[in-house]
This record gives sequence, C-alpha cells and structure tokens, in this order.
Amino acid sequence: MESTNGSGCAKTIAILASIATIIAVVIAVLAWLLPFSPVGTSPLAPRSSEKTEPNSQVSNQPDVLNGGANETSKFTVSANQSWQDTGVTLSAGDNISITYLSGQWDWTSEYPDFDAQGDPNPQNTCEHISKLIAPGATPGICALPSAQAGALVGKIGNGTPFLVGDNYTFTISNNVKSGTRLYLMNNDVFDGLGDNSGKIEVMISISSQ
Ligand SMILES: [Ca+2]
Ligand SMILES: [Ca+2]
Repeated sequence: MESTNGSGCAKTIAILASIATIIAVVIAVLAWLLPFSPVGTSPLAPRSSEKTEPNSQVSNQPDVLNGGANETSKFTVSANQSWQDTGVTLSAGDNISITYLSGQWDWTSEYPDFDAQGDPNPQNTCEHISKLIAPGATPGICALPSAQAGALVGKIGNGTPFLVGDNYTFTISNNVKSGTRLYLMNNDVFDGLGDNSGKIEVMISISSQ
C-alpha cells in the first residue's frame, strides 16, 4: 500500500515537474517574444528599423536638392525700351550668370548693329554720345555713363547699374532683399531710346545656395 502510494506520489511529482517545465518554456518564449516588438530585440525589430531609416533619409533629401537649385531662363531685351523686368527674382548669396545668345541692336537709327558688347568704337561711351546728342547734359542721363553706348547693362531692384556685355557672372550681395528683380536695358541716353532698333536674347542662370 505504501509502495503503491509512494509510486503514485512520484508520478504526480513527475507530472507536476513536466507541467512546470512546459510553463517555464512558455514564459521564456513569451519573455523573448514580447519585448522585441517595442524594444527591437526580435527578428521583426530590425525590419521595422530598416523601414524607418530610409524614410528619414528620404525626408532629408528634398532639403539637400533645394539647397542646390538651379534656374535657367531666356529673356529678350529690346533696344528702344528703358529698364525691362526680366521676371527673374534674386536673393542674397545667389550666383547669377547673364550670357548673350543672339540678336543685334544699335543706339541710334541708321547706325550699324552690334551685339551686347555695345558700340565697337571705343570712343563711343554713353557719356560721350550723350554730350554729342545733348551738350551740357549730366552723365546721369545714361544708364551707365562710362560703359559703351549700346552695351547691355543691368541692375538689381533699384541698385546701381552694372555692365553685362556678352557675359557677366557675379554673386548677389547680402543687402539685397529676397525676391528682388533683375532689370536689363540697352545703355543709351534715357531720352534717346526711341530711335533705337533691334533686340537681343540672353540666357540668365541662377544657382541658389
Ligand atoms: Ca538712341
Ligand atoms: Ca541699326
């Protein structure tokens, strides 16, 4: 009787031990499985982090692309009009290049045509011809008195006019407000534009920081 009871007790202990082992294994498996989705120790975690990293890289890329933006446009400048709005807007730090492409013009009727470099006669600065046309007139009646008559000249907003000629590349200074426009014209006496003929086409390239 005792031995039978003893053997029954041993079986019960063995069954309980087996159940305990199974429970322990289940707990161990759960302990391994549960933390890994939030913490990242399961096989799934690396996949979710792989998905996150490319997304964050993609969201950063447009900033890099915008930082290196380039814009190119063409504009036709008429010989017989004052400052012409190119529609190009500029910001401090932009690098701008204005390049003559085609066409010819002059600074007075019946005069041989030339390109954006202006009158090929070195004597014919705008200041010089302004004195011929209007003796006693101040040099301010020209867009850029010291430059050749009929040369392509430019200005940024209401800034000081500058010589462009066939090509001019420069950086927009820090005191220029964002969105300021580029203007171009034929370097002639303002009151004497009406007798000019021709037009030229230029390419304007902007690279923003
Ligand atoms: Ca003229
Ligand atoms: Ca002509």
